[in-house]
Amino acid sequence: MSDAVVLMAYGSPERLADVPTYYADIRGGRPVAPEHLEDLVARYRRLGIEESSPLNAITEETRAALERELELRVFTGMKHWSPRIAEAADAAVADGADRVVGLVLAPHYSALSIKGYRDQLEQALAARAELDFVDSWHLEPGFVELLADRIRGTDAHVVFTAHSLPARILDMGDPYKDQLLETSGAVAAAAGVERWSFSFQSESPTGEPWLGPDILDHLAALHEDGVEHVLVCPVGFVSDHLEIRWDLDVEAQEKADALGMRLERIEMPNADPAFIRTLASIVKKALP
Ligand code: FEC
Repeated sequence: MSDAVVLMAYGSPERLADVPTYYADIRGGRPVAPEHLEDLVARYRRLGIEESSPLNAITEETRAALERELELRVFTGMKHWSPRIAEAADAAVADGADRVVGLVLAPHYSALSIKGYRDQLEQALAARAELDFVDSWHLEPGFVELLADRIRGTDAHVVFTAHSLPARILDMGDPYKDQLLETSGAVAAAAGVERWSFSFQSESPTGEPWLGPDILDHLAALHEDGVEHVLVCPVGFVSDHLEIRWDLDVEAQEKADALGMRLERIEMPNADPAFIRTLASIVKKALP
């Protein structure tokens, strides 16, 4: 069989003018409140998106490195931007692939996140190629070890974080939260770190309750408990993007400053060669 990989990521607008279209895509046809759009544009402006779009550039770097590592064609598909997942599927089929590994650059499964990538890819392939989709890879040894290396030896209290989701996923029996805690526990154990906790981040104003605690409240609670130094280790994201550079590097940092706490965060895996080898190992395991 001829194999290819469709490597999927969330996607990011390339320039400020793209933000309304991008936000509309995320909302999937549901209305966008003008004040929420304004707020999002302001966040991207403060990030300097006019100069560069970190997520899209890092995803391309990751794609190219994974292709070299695997000696297989790798096509990028973005959930909310271009190249779309459907374009990646078409490109893989046009290139002659009859078996495709679908891998998302997000380690934890939820029906409200990874399933969306899966549905888009399945629909686009329309049985033109066999699909081996990786639902989650949250305990992949190379991933756990890479994060453990970044927190090992710290004297700070480690806060693991991931994107929040609407709290109704708990009633749906969704594995998301359990998987996040499993990754966090495994990373802490591998690093020999005993003082750690977990909090969510990046909640959206959608009008329903989201999973907590949010990192901003969590920092305040840690401060109350006498914690003075925090090392943030995002486990639910793998690259530098808005949720890292804004929600953590600006918002959480400002909160820590206001509380008089010291806050640092680990370097994201991005296209680190060790992370590329980990992605390659996940792909190899997915192939029969
Ligand atoms: O750097 C960038 O330009 C994009 C950064 C980005 C990543 C990301 C990852 C995840 N999201 C997840 C869930 C949701 C749900 C909603 C939602 C909304 C947004 C908005 C922006 C945004 N997300 Fe995101 N997400 C990123 C960016 N996300 C911008 C819209 C404005 C805002 O609320 O801030 C709510 C949708 C709705 O309105 O109904 C739910 C999850 C992940 C991690 C998994 C993954 O990467 O796919 C889960 C990166």
